Parts: sequence; C-alpha cells; structure tokens
Amino acid sequence: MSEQVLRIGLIGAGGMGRAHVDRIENELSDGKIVAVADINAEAAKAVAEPLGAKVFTSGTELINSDEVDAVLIATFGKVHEPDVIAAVEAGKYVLCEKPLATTVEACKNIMEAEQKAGKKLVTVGFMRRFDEAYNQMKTVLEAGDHGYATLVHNRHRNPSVPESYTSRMAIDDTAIHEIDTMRWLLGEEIVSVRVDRPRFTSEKFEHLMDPIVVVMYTESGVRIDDEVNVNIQFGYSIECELVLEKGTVRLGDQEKIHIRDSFGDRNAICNSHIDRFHAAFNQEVQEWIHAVQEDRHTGSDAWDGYTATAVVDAAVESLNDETSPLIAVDLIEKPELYK
Ligand code: ISE
Repeated sequence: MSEQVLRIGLIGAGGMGRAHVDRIENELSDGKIVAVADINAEAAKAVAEPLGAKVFTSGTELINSDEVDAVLIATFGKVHEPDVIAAVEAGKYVLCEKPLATTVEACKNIMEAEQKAGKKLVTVGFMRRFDEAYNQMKTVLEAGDHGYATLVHNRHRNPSVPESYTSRMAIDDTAIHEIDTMRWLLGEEIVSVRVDRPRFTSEKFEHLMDPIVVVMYTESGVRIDDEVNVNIQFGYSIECELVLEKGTVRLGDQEKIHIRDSFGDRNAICNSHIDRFHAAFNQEVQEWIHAVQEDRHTGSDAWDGYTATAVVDAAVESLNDETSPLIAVDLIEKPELYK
C-alpha cells in the first residue's frame, strides 16, 4: 500500500459516486481517485477522464489492479456483495455505501470472507455516525447526568422519490439510517420491530406505502419510532429527539441561511442527504482515508451492516402484514472478529 496518497478505485459512477469523487478531489486530503468502474462505460468515462483516472469495465478488474490501494463502492445495494468480497479477498480496505447488502445471507458471506482474511477491511457508509449533532447527543447520553434513554423519536423526510422506489426501500434504503444510528447512539441491539401504516399520502406512486412509522425496541427496552415520509413535497429533513429520564436532547435546527424578504422571514432548508450530511460524509471519507493509510479499520463494520439488514428483514415482514405485528429480530452470535 502506498504510504503517500491513497489510490482509490471507485465502483459506481452515479450521483453518490460522483459526490464522493468531488469531495476526495476538492475538499479532502491524502486520497486520489485513480480508477473508475461502472456497468455504464460512458458514465465511468465521464467521471474518470477529467481526473486522468483509468476506466475498468468490471469491478473485479478494478479491485485486482496493482494501481488501486483501496476501494470505494457506490453502486446499488443489491449488487454490493461480489465486489465487497472480491476486495476483501484481495486484502484491500473497502468503504461500501449502505446497505452493505440487501439480504442477510449476503451480509453473512461478507463476514465469512472477512473472518478468513483475519481482519476487518469493510467499512459501511453509515455517515450519520460522523454527524456533529448526533455525536453531541451521544456525548450527553453517555455523560449520564440526565439518566438513561427511554424513548427516541425520529423523522426522516424526503421531498420526493423516483417511481423505481419501492416500499421495501422505505426501510432498506431510507430507515436503515435510523436503524444504524440508533444502535450506535444507544450502544445496544434492536430486538424487535413493527411497522405501522397511517393514512397514506395521495402524493405517492400507487405501489408505494408512504408514510410509514417504524417502531423498534432495544435490548434494554428503549422504544424508538421513525416516521419515514418520502414524498413530503418540500425539503429534506432529519429530526431526532432523545428522551432521557431527566431531560431531552434534540438535533439542532438544520438552518443553512436565514432569508428575510417580501415573501417573509424564513430559513433555507436542505434538499437532499448529500447536502444535509455534507460535513458528515467528508468526515467519514477523510477518516477512512487516514485509517487505511495506517492499516486500521474505522467506522461501522460488516457486523453493523449485517444487523441493519436483519432489522430491515423483520421490518419488511411487519410492513407486508396488514396487522403490523411486532417481529423479533433474529441475529446470529457475534463472531469474535467483531467483538
Ligand atoms: C438515500 O439513499 C439516502 O441515503 C438518504 O439519506 C435517504 O434520505 C433517502 O431516502 C435514500 O434514498
């Protein structure tokens, strides 16, 4: 591995991949995109050419290139597994966008490959762990002055989603962020989950259940609710209130700028996760680059990716049952590598 600039190969030249390229090339230090692969060769070329990076037609070729030190995967969740495993087998660190994989089996295969490799090489892109406000919330909780957590209220709202977005994605693409953030914040596993269906908005596609409310319980009994509302028709907003025995902690207002004009007095709001979590993504990728250069793991690991997918599966089971049953989350025993 190069000890200077980390030579990164990007798999997936869509919106998220391009946002990462932009931050690595223009905002962060010590990393460089040297190779790009995408099933759409034109898209790969469009990203690679201005950087002088190499274009690869397959993820495997890119992963096995001697010119690539580490791999950044920004493709769709359902195609992650073979590329993550190939990177692990090549002994290369990999930062994989969430979800780690869309089935529990695929996540287990990734953990098995890592255990064979004997070290943690996989980081899952749960960037909220790097968000300053969530970190401050965790610090207040852990200081213990306000007692322990009893409840957490979350709201996850998107202005709109494309027609290809499915009800399952409301959980494995959207609520998965709260699933991971809550496990990390509270430091315990989610043991059961239920999905409530309120009246659906008319601003949605026929096939979509929207909004929904995901209700989760942790090992110690903390009750978490998460409103997932992906066609709210304005701005991107993430809210979280942690209820402790003797106080509450909320994420700050996500004000960007304050505008006062003939239309009124108001705050500008974010439009997307790329915008809202810009600083968190930067922090996540910068820490990953430095950790890889020092040959150590950082961020959420494959166990975190696996448990998130196990909670997703239980939630989808509840979502698909009109009676919204509470489903127990079935986890395997945590392998030694992740303890
Ligand atoms: C997207 O993939 C994200 O990760 C966003 O944070 C989330 O709000 C959105 O619903 C997802 O589609």
